[in-house]
Amino acid sequence: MLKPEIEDGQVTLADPQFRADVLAGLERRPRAIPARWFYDHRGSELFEQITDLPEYYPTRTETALLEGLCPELREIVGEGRAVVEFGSGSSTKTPIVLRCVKPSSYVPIDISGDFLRQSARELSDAFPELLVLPFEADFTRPLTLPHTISDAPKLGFFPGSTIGNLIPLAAIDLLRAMRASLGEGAMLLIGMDRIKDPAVLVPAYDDAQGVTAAFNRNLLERINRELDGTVPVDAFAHEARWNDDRARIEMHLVATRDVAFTVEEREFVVAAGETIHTENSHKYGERDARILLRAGGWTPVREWTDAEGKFAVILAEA
Ligand code: AVJ
Repeated sequence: MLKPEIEDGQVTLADPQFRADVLAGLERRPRAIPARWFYDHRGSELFEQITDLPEYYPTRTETALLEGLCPELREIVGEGRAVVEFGSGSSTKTPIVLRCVKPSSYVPIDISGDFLRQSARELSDAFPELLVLPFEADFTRPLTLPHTISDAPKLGFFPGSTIGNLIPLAAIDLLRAMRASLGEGAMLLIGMDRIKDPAVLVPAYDDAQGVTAAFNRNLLERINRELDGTVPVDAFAHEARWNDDRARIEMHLVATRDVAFTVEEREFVVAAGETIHTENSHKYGERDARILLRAGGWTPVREWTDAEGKFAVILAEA
């Protein structure tokens, strides 16, 4: 049975897809659970804290880039497009782009409806002139945008290097789906984290304060909360490793001793040293990023990077 979870006084039923992904992921070898399940209420809070960590450079680097690129962006894309953001628009990055391109309407797309509606309300208050049309959907599939904006040319916005969570094959599928959803004449503004020294990359995913470790372990707490699990969370250590062959940071939960537990009445035995793979964060070199976009049906037209080349924001056209 799915266990109702009480969160901020609201009772929610665990997502059946979460249950299916966790059970299948724990059964598979190597064990792996998709990273999208990090973001329950607590996980979203912890991620917010990650973005402020001294070691986690992506958020502040991308934010500074977005602030600086406005004059050029406005010149290329013009004003009055409809901005379509993939993923929740709760961040401080969205207002930067909205102030810059002054869109006619703004469509944030997210699978998590509650978060989506809350951030849509906040943006409506901050931009009273703007037509905000939150759209609850899985943006990894082609979708039909609200017809109220179908005439305006679109600017897709996909910040945060979220594309890095997907393996390249899936990233290309997503880019193609976005192109299909956004239609003729669309442009895409996308953030991608660059390949760099693992001495910089690894601490960004294994910070001194242990916030990323708590973020990773919260997945196990969530399993215990929502799927009636008995996972001994303290028996799992956070690990971030650079996989050079695949150009990605991997996060794992490593069993520090032999453990046995149940999830939804199913029994699991994990031996000491075994890991549960919880996230991939792919990094792209200058040329890698461009070829990924082209393979996804987008032609890069302009890109911005910081002085150290840590992070790139790329503008592409359909
Ligand atoms: C939200 C997927 C971009 O990969 O850097 C941060 C998630 N995980 N620290 C990233 C994350 C651990 C983040 N993305």
